[in-house]
Amino acid sequence: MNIDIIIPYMYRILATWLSLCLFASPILAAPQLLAIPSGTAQLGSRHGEADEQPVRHVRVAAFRLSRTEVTNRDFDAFVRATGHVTEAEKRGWGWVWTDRWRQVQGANWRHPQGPSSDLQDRRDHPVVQVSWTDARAYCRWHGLRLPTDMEWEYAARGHDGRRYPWGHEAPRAGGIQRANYGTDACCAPDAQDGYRLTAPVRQYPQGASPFGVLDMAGNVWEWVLDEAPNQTGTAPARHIIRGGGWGNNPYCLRAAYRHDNEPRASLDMVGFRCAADAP
Ligand SMILES: [Ca+2]
Repeated sequence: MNIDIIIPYMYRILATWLSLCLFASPILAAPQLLAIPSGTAQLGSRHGEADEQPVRHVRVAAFRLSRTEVTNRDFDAFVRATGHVTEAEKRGWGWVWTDRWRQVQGANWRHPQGPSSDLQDRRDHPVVQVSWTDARAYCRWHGLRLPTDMEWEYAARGHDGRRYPWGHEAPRAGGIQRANYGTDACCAPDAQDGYRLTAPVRQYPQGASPFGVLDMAGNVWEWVLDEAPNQTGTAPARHIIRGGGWGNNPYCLRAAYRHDNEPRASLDMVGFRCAADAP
C-alpha cells in the first residue's frame, strides 16, 4: 500500500481510538462548572428562622459550581464506573414523601418512590435517594467536592440579599414559572409547574441565580458540605440541605433557608450538586 494512503488511514484509526477513549472517560462526563467570582455575600434573613439571623456580610472566595443538580444519567455513569452501592441500597429502604415521610422498603436511587417506581423518562431529572456520603463519593470521583453552606447561599442569591435566586418575586409571579415546587401552603406536591415530583434539571431557566446556576430553589434539596450548627451530642453529626424541593412551599425555597439530615439518610426529595476551588 502506498505510504500516502497508509498514513491518513492510520491517522483515522488513531483518531477513532482516541475519541472512543475520551468518550468513555469520566473527564468528559464531569459536571459543567460555572465560575463563581469572589465577592461579598449578604447571607441570612431578618424574616426567616433563628439560624438565618443576624443578617451578615461575608467575603466569599472564588470557586466553581455545577450549573445543574446531578442527574440520574450522571449518577448512573458513576455507579457503572465505580460499582458504588448507595446507603439506601445497603439499608434496603429510603424515605419517601407522601403526606409525611415514610420508610419504604426497596426505595433507592433507581426506584425513588419504591419498587413500583423507576427512572423511565427521568434520566435528566436530579438523582434522589442519595445520602450525604453518596454525594461526597460522587463529587470525589470527579475530583470535586460539595459546596460549603456559605458558597451555596452566595451562588444562589449573589450580592444583594434577594429572597430567591431570581429576585424577590414569588416563584410564579407574572405567570412566569421559575421553579418546581409544591403547593403554596405546606407541604404537598403540586403539578402547576408541570411536575408533581422531580423535573428535568434545565426546565426553569428563568429561575437561574445571578451567576446562572439552575434549580437552586426547588426541584430537590441539595446536600452541602457543612454540618448543621448548634448540635448537642448528635452522632453522627447532621448535615445541611438547601434550596427546598418538589414538595415544599415558597417559604422553604428561600435562598437563606436551610434544613438538615443525618449524613446517611436517603430521601426522594434530596439530591446534590458538586463544587470545586477556583483553578
Ligand atoms: Ca411541582
